[in-house]
Amino acid sequence: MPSSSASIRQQQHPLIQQVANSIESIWQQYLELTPYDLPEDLGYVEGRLEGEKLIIENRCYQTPQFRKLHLELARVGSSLDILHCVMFPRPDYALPMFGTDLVSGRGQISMAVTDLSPVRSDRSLPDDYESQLSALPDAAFQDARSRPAWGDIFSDFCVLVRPANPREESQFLAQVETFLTIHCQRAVAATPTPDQQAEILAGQRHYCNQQQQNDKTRRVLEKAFGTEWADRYMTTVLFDLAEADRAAS
Ligand code: 18B
Repeated sequence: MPSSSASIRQQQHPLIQQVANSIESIWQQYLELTPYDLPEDLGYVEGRLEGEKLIIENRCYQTPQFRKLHLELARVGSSLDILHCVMFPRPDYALPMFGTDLVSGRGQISMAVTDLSPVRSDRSLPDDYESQLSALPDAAFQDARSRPAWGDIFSDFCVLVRPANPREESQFLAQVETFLTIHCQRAVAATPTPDQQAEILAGQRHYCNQQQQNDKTRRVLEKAFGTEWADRYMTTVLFDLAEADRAAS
């Protein structure tokens, strides 16, 4: 990472810093992390959005259960802060997709989402996830945001909100930590199921296809880097397919 990498996080909205720190420490606590190499030009990127600088910083790892753990922090000028995180299970692990996205404009978080999204064809989560998540107390937020049309990938446990105050911000952080801890604990205890690979790959492909329809993400990237670059970035860095799937298509 470039030496400036610590500084973008320190300049970001406090909730984004806290979520980023928690994600990394839970990964380190439970998982066996090894480096994951992004295409060389895409680890740290700078572009210009309407005269303002867009900076993107990526951290990626892999583990025995996950082909890619991706944590991305982005900053547009001093007005827009973004955190993006997705964990892509290896195709022989029947695990859901953990994803989180936070967007802050002028010091206020406008959108915070976290989910363990199913990849099965019937859209259900594995039984052990279902029972553990159902037993959690309901997280109540004043301002729930409605799901976009492509959001059929999210589970019933998805939290998609605009946190109304510091108490709700802490509650969102706790929700991310709970989902992530459950996920890491289940993942390390999981056994591979190579016979389900085709279904798992199809589920992950659907997840990525739907996420690629998020015009709000695409627009930010297009304004700073152009259409072609934005498309390459969304399909190779943010929501890429497993190698086994690319090879088959
Ligand atoms: N996303 N987000 O990651 N997005 O990447 N994101 C926005 O207040 C970026 C994910 C999700 O209401 C907004 O309206 C950029 C993952 C949902 O139509 C902006 C990057 C998930 C919405 C960005 C990025 C996810 C949303 C509008 C790359 C879920 C609401 C903010 C660094 C697991 C969509 C606002 C809607 C919104 C931008 C979800 C600006 C550039 C992993 C549901």
